[in-house]
Amino acid sequence: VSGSSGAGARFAEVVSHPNIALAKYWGKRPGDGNVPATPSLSVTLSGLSTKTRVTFDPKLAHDELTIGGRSMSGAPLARATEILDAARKAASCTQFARVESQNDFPTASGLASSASGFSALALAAVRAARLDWDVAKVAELARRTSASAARSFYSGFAELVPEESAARVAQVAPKDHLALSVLACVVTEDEKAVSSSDGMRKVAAESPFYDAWVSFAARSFADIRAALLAKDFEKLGALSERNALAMHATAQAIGVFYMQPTSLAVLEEVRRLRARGTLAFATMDAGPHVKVLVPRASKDAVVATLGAVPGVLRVIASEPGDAARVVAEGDA
Ligand code: 2P0
Repeated sequence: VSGSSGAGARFAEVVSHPNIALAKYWGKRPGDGNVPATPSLSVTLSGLSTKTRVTFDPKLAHDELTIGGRSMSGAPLARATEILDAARKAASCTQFARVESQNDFPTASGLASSASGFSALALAAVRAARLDWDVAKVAELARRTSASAARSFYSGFAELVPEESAARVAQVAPKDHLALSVLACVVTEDEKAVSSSDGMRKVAAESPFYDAWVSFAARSFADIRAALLAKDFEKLGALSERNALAMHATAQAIGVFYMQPTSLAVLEEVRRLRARGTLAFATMDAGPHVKVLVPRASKDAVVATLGAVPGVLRVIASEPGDAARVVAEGDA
């Protein structure tokens, strides 16, 4: 398939969902290539989405990026340009691009906006550049800029496993494999103070627990994967909660706290639910929100309980969701 060099303006629009890791990617292999130090396993979330339109336009003098209508420069624009450059190079395209992205949830606060954002951008850039790439190749492009984004190219449950100089991403189980709900308890609309990339770099360099985490994470991933394949929700939830707490311990040991008082209150409520016989387990990423895993049958009751915890702004319920997909494309 030929590139778009010299052609008129062309666009592609993509919808993608964030994914939440049950086994966390936390730490990078030394060297280039953005290769995770730990294998990870995630569930893609139906209830949150990013919509991104990329337009290669001969009239532009530089790349432009807006998120939620706000014009972005600096690091976010540089990361977008990294992906656009790779698509341009492969397509022998010389046009700059306009990237318009919208999240229907808070950006950069630990709700995995980078996973949905960079997966949507990579797929839209590839398609707008008229490249005929398979999903693995587009996922690899996204992974090099933001590793968790590679998992959003697969519906349901996905794994990202480091290899020699890259990482392999694949679906582990389809959407309907397990009837679970993920309840995202939103505790702030603010952006987080320490990004995931900076947090994991600092942890790898300074945390006394980093090496222990990397070896634990490999075992934990294997156990979580086996519990998922066995459809053992209770085991899957318990192992996932432990995995998240271990990840946070590496950061807390060096004074990087993603948790806020409301996060702790939600974790406490989840324990209370379990003590009363409701299967509920928590996971947290590099931000203050808490995501609670429950069997789908208890979703409504648990949403009400978590929504009543002081400080919780709202609870967004998701089920295992769809992969990143093109929703529109053509000449602009
Ligand atoms: C994860 N996180 O597995 C882990 C758990 C956050 C905590 O992947 O540096 O934005 O862009 O490759 O993908 C968030 O990190 O990091 C993340 P980069 P990314 O979901």
